[in-house]
Amino acid sequence: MKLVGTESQRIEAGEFVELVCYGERTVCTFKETIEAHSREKETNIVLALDLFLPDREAQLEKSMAILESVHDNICAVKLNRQIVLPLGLYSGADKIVARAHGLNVPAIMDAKINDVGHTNAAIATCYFDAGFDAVIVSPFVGWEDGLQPVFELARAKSKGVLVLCYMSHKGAAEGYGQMVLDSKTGKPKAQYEVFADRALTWRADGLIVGATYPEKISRIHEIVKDEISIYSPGVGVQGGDIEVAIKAGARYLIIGRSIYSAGDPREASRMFRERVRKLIFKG
Ligand code: FNU
Repeated sequence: MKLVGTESQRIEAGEFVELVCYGERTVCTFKETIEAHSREKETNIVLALDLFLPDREAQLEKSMAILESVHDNICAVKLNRQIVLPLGLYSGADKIVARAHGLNVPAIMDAKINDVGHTNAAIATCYFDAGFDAVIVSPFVGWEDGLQPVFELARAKSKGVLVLCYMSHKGAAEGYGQMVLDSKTGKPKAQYEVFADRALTWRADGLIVGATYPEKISRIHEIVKDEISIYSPGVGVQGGDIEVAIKAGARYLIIGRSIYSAGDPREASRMFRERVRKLIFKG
């Protein structure tokens, strides 16, 4: 398929819906892939599958069951280390990723990669080899010999990189909210604004911004516009509000406990989807 026009024009034209296919990865960035899934299924919910049970077999079984029951209502699933550590990357987490792909759901690894370049690249290689479609990284390590190898690897493998920009917890202000001297201008700037600028230069697929800080979502959205999608965790249990986060500029909502700990996870995910549908897809 010949691709023409800017990315936003192509999305508006609905072009990516036809591109959704793991076999066509060469033409799809992660940003495009998740956008297409989201539009096709009319949901922007990324399930944070963070179940943590003392019995590892039960953890795997229950995680699979929840994924299967909610898959119609989500556009991606996100795993983090609390599932990879007990289950093992190649002996449990990879099964969840394979099942997600079987259900046509992309998988994100919330690795918050945060080391020097060569180990970052090794860590990202492991997650991509296990099937993950995107990894989350921390921008504090910087580009050169930090995140550059991860971005290069991701580009080579048509995978995605999502960058933390302002986390959802209270302590986020201490790092992401601190004032720093912008190395480009020498002028004071908020750290998260610097990270948003850098993410544009790095051509990140997404930025993570807590739904608990809608004013930060608005500011970051002003900086990155629709070039980079904003993913917001922190709705529900952490106190963020879906409607407020979306109106501020969040494109995707990362939701964990309010779905997987609900009495009926399928129904909980369906209700969240109905709310976002009205706001994003039918508005
Ligand atoms: P829930 N998460 C987060 N805040 O909560 N990756 C961040 O700033 C961030 C995250 C993840 O509260 C967290 O690890 F960068 O149960 C968890 O997987 O809905 C999910 O988002 C939120 O879970």
